[in-house]
Amino acid sequence: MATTAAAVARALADRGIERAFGLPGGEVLVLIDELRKVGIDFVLMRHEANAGIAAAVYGKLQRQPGVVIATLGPGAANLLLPVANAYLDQEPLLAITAQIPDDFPPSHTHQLLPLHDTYRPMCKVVEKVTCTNAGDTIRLALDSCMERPYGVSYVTLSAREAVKPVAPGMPSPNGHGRDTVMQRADARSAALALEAKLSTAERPLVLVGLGVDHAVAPRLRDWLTRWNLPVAVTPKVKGIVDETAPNFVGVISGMAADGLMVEALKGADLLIGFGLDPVEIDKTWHAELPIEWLLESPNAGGRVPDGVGLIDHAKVLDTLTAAAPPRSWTQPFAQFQKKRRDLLTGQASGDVTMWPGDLIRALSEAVPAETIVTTDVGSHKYLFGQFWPSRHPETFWMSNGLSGMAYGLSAAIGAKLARPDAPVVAAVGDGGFSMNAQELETAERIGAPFVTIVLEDGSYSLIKLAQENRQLEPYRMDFCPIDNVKMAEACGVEGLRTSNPDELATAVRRAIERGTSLVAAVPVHYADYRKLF
Ligand SMILES: Cc1ncc(C[n+]2csc(CCOP(=O)(O)OP(=O)(O)O)c2C)c(N)n1
Repeated sequence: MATTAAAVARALADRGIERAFGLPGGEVLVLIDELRKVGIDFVLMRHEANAGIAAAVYGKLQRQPGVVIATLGPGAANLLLPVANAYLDQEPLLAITAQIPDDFPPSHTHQLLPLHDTYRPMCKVVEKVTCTNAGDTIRLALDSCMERPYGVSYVTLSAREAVKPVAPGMPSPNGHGRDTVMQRADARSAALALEAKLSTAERPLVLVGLGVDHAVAPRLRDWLTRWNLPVAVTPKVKGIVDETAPNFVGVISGMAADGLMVEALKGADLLIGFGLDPVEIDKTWHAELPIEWLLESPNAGGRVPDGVGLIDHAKVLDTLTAAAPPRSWTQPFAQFQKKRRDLLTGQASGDVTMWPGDLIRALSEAVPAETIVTTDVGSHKYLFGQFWPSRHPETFWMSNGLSGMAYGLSAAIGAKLARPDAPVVAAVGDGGFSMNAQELETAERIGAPFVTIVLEDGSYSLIKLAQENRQLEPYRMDFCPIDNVKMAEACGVEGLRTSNPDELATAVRRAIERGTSLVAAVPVHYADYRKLF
């Protein structure tokens, strides 16, 4: 008779899961062994947080939940960051951990944490897997992750339960706190109402956000191009429109040039929030400016603005595109677009540092358009978020709802496994790199080569700049350099340090052509970021 662990593995395999990421403990060994037996590869990583992030990116690119496995207690606690990230950044993630068996004596508190209570507010499904519910629970958990907005399911399986034979089923568990199913508003009337509003707008701006599924990208591009509408995007959907196209205004929600972007928003006479989710916005303009919301699914936390009905984006776009534009617009944001472009031109402050604008230019010319770029969190995220010229959907990944450091390198591993043929570049700060550089070894071991650009400024520069902005004493924001080239080499990866854009471009091109990993450490001056904000 199959065991509970075997039933879990079978349910995962039957749903097409081919990989699970994680870091084991003795309590999940049986489960991992059952995964092996059904052909699910266990991607062994060096921290549960990294494993969870890699899993979620991998899953989203595979159009299925990423699966992460950790032990009980400390392993489960380390999953807090990726669970929080997947919850706010809408990435589908199934987290499975062990837990102390229910029939242990009540006095046994070693490694016992209130895991269900901790994770429940951020999860769609939280369940205990038992010998009577294993298959149903896993299927429900997987399905719930893929309901929009994508998110997290969390299940526990104790080591004792894992080896029990499966028993006749109990009624299927229900999801906890799952999204209320909402009535879809009539897409055609929504399109007609929008068309009427646009017919009187002189400076309309379409704001595309996280709530737009990448599958509608061709329709969205078609509509925007035919009607020649100005468009801005949030970082999480960079690439959903071609950012080198003439109607592209910029990236909104807290990246570099944000003051300029907020000015542009205020200058618009019609803002269309197409899947716009305020979870990405660090200011409050989303509540202060009038926005025409076109949402297909609830925003983070199940929120929907008052009086707004959910509509099918594809249907709205089909109706709009079939009609003639109600008027013509000739680049009403041209002055903002020019100022934004001009910001990238500048000179590095130090002799041996690279001007951040030169870094973007050199790198974007060196890699093919389909390259997947991930960033970490810090000043460099603002730089790449605003200025990296994304051209294709799903080619840009950052943590923005949570904005958690140590995302970029782990996300690159997940992306490379999901898209082995696409070049992958991770742009990270030297602070963030020191949080999980050891995963370079993981990437080498599992055959997931990618390029890492480490922007070295010897500080937590984003926070250092904030300290300066508040006129606080300079205090504890700098660190001594770690030799990131040696760090790369210690993990079996080629490393180089350069402040020369041409040298950087040549090295990156070569690594991509060879299909090998590279760590390029690029010295930058922290104060140069200020000129871009
Ligand atoms: C896990 C986590 N801890 C702390 C922060 C706060 N924080 C945001 S940016 C930043 C500095 C990042 O420094 P670095 O990685 O060197 O990037 P830089 O800002 O220098 O580009 C910090 C500490 C965070 N966002 N996430």
